Amino acid sequence: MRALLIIDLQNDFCPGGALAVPEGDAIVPTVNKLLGNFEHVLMTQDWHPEGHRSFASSHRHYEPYDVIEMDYGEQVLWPDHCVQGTEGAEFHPDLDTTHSELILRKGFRPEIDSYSAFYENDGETPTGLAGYLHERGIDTLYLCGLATDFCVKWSAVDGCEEGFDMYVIEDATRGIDQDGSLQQAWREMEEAGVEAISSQDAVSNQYPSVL
Ligand code: VGL
Ligand code: ZN
Repeated sequence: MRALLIIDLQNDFCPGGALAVPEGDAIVPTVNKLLGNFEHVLMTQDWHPEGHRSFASSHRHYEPYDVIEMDYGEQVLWPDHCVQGTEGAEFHPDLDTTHSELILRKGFRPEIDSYSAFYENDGETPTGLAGYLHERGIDTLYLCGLATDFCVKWSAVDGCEEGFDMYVIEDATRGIDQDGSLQQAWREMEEAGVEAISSQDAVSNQYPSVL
C-alpha cells in the first residue's frame, strides 16, 4: 500500500516567508493534482516553539545560515520560522488539506531540531511515523514538499533505512540550495536507494492492479 507524504508545505517556506525556498509555492498546484491519486495522504508540519535552538536568534554572535556544533552534531542556524500558532507555520492557503489523514508535527522540542519525518536530528528519537505506517499497512511512500535538501532528503533517507520503498516526486519539491546542498542531497538520496520520479509517473504508477 502506498501513501503520499507532503513535507512542510507551509507559508514560511514559500516566497514572502521567513525561510523562503525559491519557487516553493510553485509546487502547490502539482501537489493538489497528486492528492486525488492516493488513498492515503499524510503531511508534516514544522512546528517550533519561540526561542527554538535551531534559530540563529537563540545564539549570541551567530547569524542565520551559520553552522554550529550541538550535542547531536552539526546544526544550521535558521531565521525564526514556523513558530507554533503563527501564520508562517500554517500550510500554504492554496494547498488542499482535506484529504490528509495525518498531520505529523515535528521540531516542537525546544532543544532539538527535527528535519526528518521519522527521527529528530539526534537520529534516535522517533516521531512515531514508522509505527503508524506499519500499523496501516503502508510500505511505499511518495514524497513531495519542502525543502528538497533538508526535510525531504532526511525523511527519504531515513524511510529507506526503515525499510520503506521511497520515491521523491522531483517536480513537486524545491530546494534551499545552500552551498551546493541540493546536488549533494540528490546524491545522498540516490545512494540510500531513494528513487526520483516525475509527478506524471507517480500518477500513472498508481494502483498497479488496474493497469
Ligand atoms: C526545514 C530548515 C529548517 C525544511 C525545516 O522543512 O526543510 N528546513 N526547518
Ligand atoms: Zn524548522
